[in-house]
Parts: sequence; structure tokens; C-alpha cells
Amino acid sequence: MGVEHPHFKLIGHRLCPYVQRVAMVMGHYAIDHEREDIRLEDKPAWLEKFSSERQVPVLLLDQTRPLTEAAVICDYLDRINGRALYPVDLIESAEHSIWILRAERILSLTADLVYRAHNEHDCDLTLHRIGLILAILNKKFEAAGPFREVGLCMVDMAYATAFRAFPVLVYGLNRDLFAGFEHVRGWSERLLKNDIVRTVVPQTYHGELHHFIASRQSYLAKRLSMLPVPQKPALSASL
Ligand SMILES: N[C@@H](CCC(=O)N[C@@H](CS)C(=O)NCC(=O)O)C(=O)O
Repeated sequence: MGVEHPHFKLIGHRLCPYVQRVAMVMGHYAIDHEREDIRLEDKPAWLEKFSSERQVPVLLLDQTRPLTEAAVICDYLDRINGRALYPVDLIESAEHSIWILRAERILSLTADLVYRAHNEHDCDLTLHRIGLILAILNKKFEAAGPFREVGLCMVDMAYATAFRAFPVLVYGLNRDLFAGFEHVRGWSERLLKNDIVRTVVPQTYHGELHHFIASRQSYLAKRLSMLPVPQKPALSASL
């Protein structure tokens, strides 16, 4: 017998990495739901009723009870479906949670590049911080292989959301973010080919992200605004 769920509505945004992680968990468990994407530049007044921070994702249960914070929503959805996205062993499971926090750190550093790094020096510093996390990841792959041999786990989903934006960063900054981290490069390529990972964003994701970033004020934004949006096959996470 299938699991009984409340009625779910996911309030999201077309490009948001946090929303993508929730959408991947929903895809993994084939959870039936409604989806409404909002514009961050022009948020609906009702959003505040569900998210005091006025952020997405919001998961609405039975139209009334909101859950916010991607990690909390994903863990809730995983728990009600038997917690298959984490290792059974509790210590290993806690270790996966640590890796997920590091993925969130990459997301927040990426947001620094998009919104707050206003010159080349700030960008270099931020890329260096991202590189420190990728170096730890690369060592982990060298020593212990992937997080899960077959299929996706929650760690995979969290990093897939971070890696997906890399081709646009690489293109805009003319820097290979994976240089020296070949295990992570290979993992990222495998993740981004996965059907669940691929299908939670529009096919035009990279072009839309290019425009989204280019309309901000950061150094990366200014560089992207001077570059043409490449055709999809030309975009890669490598130079
Ligand atoms: N800690 C939150 C972060 C979510 C977040 O930062 N969402 C962004 C979109 S990707 C947002 O709603 N930003 C509001 C804004 O840009 O005004 C989570 O994990 O869900």
C-alpha cells in the first residue's frame, strides 16, 4: 500500500537551487503535488503568510501548514517515505548531514558571487573558499569513493543543485572551478546526467540563469552582461 500524504503544494522559483533539492526528493519518491513558481523581483504579498523570511521553497501541507527551509522540507519528505535517502547507520547518516551543510556553504558562496562580490579580488576570494570545500570533497572521493554506488542519496541531490550553476560561473569568470578536483568533476558530470536531477529545472535553465545574474550588480553580473548567452552544447563546467 502506498504512503498517505497530505495535499502538497510547492511554492518555488524556476532557478532556485533550494527548490530544486525539494523537487528532486519529490521526484525520487514520485510524490504528487502542485507547484507554483513566483518571481523573486516581484514577490506576491501572500508569501509572507507562509514564509516570514519571504523565501522559497515553501511546502504547503493541506493548503495551510507551511514548511520552510529546504533541508527541513527534504528531511520531512524523506522521513514520511521511509528515509531511504540517508544511510541506515546513524553515524554515517550524521556524516552525510555534515556534507550537506558543506553543499549549502557552496550555495551561499555562489550567492556571494551572484550578488555581493563587486570586484575581481572578492570573486577570487570566494572562488578560493569554494575550492577549499571542493578539495575536501575530492579527498573524500579518493579515499572512500562515492556517497552511494547506485541511485541518488540526499548528499548527491544537495551537490547537484550547487554544481548545476557552475557552467555559468565558469563562463562568466573564465575560471575552471574543478581544476585539480577531477573526482569531483566526474561526480558532477554523472549527477547532472541523472534523470531526476535533469528534469527539475527548465531546459532553458542555463540561459535563464545567465540573464538572471547579468541583471544584478556584481562583478560576475557585469561580465555576463557583456557575453552572449551560449548555445546549450557550448556550456560546460570546464573551460
Ligand atoms: N535557507 C533557505 C534559503 C532559501 C533561499 O535562499 N531562497 C532564495 C531563492 S534561491 C529566496 O527565496 N530568496 C529571496 C529573495 O531573493 O528575496 C533554504 O534552505 O530553504
